[in-house]
Amino acid sequence: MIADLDTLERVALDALARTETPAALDGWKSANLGPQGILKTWMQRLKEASRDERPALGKRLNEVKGALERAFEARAAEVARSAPRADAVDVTEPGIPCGLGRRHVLTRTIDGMVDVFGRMGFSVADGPEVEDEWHNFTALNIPESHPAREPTDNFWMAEHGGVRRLLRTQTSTVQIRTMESTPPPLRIIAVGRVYRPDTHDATHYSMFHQMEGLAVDEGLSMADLKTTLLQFARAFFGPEAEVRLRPSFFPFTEPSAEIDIRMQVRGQWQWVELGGCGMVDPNVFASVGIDAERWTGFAFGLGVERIAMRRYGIPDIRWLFDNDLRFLRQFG
Ligand code: FA5
Repeated sequence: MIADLDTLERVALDALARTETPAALDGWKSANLGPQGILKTWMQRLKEASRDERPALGKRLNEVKGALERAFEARAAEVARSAPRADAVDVTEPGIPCGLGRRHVLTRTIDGMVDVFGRMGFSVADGPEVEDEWHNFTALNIPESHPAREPTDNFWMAEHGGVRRLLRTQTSTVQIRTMESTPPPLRIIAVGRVYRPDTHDATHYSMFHQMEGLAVDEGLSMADLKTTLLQFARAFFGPEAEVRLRPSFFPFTEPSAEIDIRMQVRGQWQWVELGGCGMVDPNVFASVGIDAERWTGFAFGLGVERIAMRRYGIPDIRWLFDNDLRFLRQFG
């Protein structure tokens, strides 16, 4: 019987060493030390043992019980230490799906436009969105008294160090910055945000994007301007697109024109106005120190939102800035 108790102790201690969880520990405890457990059964057997056997057996039974109880306490402490905390990461939980991003429809439009003009030899130039009066007005042949400088037409900023600045109202500022720093011949486009206090409606927003184009070389004419715009229109809107230049006025070009492009809008051919253009005014060349007797230039400014709206059939400019993913996801 003593040998049986030795076996019981070894088997119980082995099983205890394999317990990993509080539930397994509970199960072990009730099987071995509990009121219905195996040691209780041995207590019964002790009563049935002979007088001679009983003292040794009782002593050994107490030793085994003490050993199992101590071992249980030690194992319970180990399991508690290694058990995951309630706030720990559950690695079996499915992960949070991570959506694939995509380019905004305006970015796609800009990338497509840059691509077309890039193939025609235009490189990309840049300028600041906070501008001074020289680059936004004066150098562009817009005099002090011109209504375009009115507070109601501009986002003027507080005067700083005697310099008045504003959020640029057009990317034509980059024409001036480029000609100030780069001698001709040159051929650049510039894309970016411009700001005007226009009331928001289906075709107007107070912040929008323009793409400016400028070419300065010897012997350029309106024919070069129109050809460049026609190549763009056909590459961007399809081989049947056409360009019409409607006489207009801009202080920095002479002659000046509105750019209309004929394209299919929901199955219907329509002339759509997309920007302004013209031959660089000699006064502009004078303000940046370029000899107008030798050099000629053409420039154009296209409204990027208007182009995106035509290209993708978007009827309201405000949808471009609402950040509603249900709308934006359509333009993967
Ligand atoms: C200009 O801004 C001239 N700088 C264009 C230019 C460049 C002329 C070079 C000659 C030489 P305009 O104000 O018309 O022109 O604006 C150009 C285009 O910007 C418009 O045809 C239109 O497509 C777009 N646009 C103007 N105002 C808004 C607005 N509030 N919201 C969205 N797009 C606008």
